[in-house]
Amino acid sequence: MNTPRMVATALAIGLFSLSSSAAVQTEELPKYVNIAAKTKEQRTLIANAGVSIEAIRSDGIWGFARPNALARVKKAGFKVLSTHSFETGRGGHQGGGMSAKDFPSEDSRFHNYNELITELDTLAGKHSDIAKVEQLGKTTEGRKILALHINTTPIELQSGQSTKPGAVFIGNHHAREHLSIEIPLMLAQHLLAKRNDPAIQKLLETRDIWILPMLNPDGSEYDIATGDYQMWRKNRAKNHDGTYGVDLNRNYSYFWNHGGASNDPSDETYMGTKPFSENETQAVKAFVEAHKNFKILLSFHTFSELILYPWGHTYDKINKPRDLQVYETMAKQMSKWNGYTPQQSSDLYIASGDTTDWTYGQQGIFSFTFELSPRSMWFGGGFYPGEGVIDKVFNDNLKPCLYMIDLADDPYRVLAKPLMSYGSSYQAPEKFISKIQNDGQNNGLFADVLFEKPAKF
Ligand code: 0X9
Ligand code: ZN
Repeated sequence: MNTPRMVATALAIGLFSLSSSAAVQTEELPKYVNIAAKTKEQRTLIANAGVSIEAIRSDGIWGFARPNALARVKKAGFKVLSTHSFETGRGGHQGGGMSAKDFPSEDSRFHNYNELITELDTLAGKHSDIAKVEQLGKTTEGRKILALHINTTPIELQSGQSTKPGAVFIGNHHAREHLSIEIPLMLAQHLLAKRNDPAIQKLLETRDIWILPMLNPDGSEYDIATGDYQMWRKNRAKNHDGTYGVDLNRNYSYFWNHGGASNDPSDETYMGTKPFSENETQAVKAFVEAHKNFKILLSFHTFSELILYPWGHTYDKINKPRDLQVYETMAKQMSKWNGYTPQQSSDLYIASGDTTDWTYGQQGIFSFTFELSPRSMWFGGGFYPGEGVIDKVFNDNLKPCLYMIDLADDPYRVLAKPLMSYGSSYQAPEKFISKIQNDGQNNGLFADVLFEKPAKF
């Protein structure tokens, strides 16, 4: 799983890429770009221009940009160090052969929309006394947005309302981040499979747990619709200029349109016409507002191996010292388990309208964003790391997820005393800085990358 996976380099692409296996018309793939930038202020200006920043190095960012955004970046005086096209966006994989509308065969362990529904139904059927599938809304294209509700009190499971402290896990705000679907799904599978394990049993009996693995099925189905990856980020709403998609992680209302988001519909980070303009974000809004018992929320993304917490829309720190201390303490603890880097979201770059600023700022829920593995696009496969990483990424993140569920009763508990039940003897992965050798694929550039030795369990 630590084997570097190289991303396929550029071959000419046309305006449309057509798969031989399915006549699905797709838009031009975004370019992967390396832009010189040393400070968060510079990164924010690049984000403002409509680039989705995916990895940050000491001397620049790597991110996805469409033509308008790239032109704006250049006009603003930034040096574009390199641009990379992808023939099909497969991240080094072979295509799906005959199986259209699905993952490439070597990634078949990832769940497409129908497989996810089937798995949620199977789990709820097998554990019908404590688990139930609930529909939270419908996407632009009419797909159901589903969540698995886990609650051991029958009347609470039936009504969907609980007096127990709630923990919420959401995946797939971004279409191409398929690993962000698998990890919450595996969390659901784990909680139910281990329901008689005393520690899990205790969590299940005392908490209200909601798992929403696939918020953006239109986008993720589009991403695999030809059998080859399309590197699609947004949802699939049709915009007024004929382009498609709103960035769901720029569409929440808390300081919406306050930087790091674009008002050009063609951009990767298009914020939408107004806050909560999208079916998917409306579904989250209605769901969260209807459950006043929610205390903890985790939004899964990929990639870069980060634990992020508010704020995202401002460089200011949270001005409630105890809350900030809870965030910092929890993030630090969780980083010892998964080896990810803990930081305030805006240390990366400003991005407004994101999920966790709204769930914390507006709803008072302690909220985190995890950027799952890998660390890099060039070494690790970026959005398409291969199904072989799924188990490790889940194992790395299981303790952090259980910890969040545990703390849902009172997150301020972390300030009182260390929690003994969570691996106080656990050794964080040893870190070392390494200079990556040019792999021959990235135009002679070198990247500073923080490598991890694999975590031991
Ligand atoms: O930009 C995003 O929406 C997230 N990164 S991703 O590569 N998955 O697209 C990070 C959001 C974190 N928030 C801020 N940086 N403000
Ligand atoms: Zn994302």
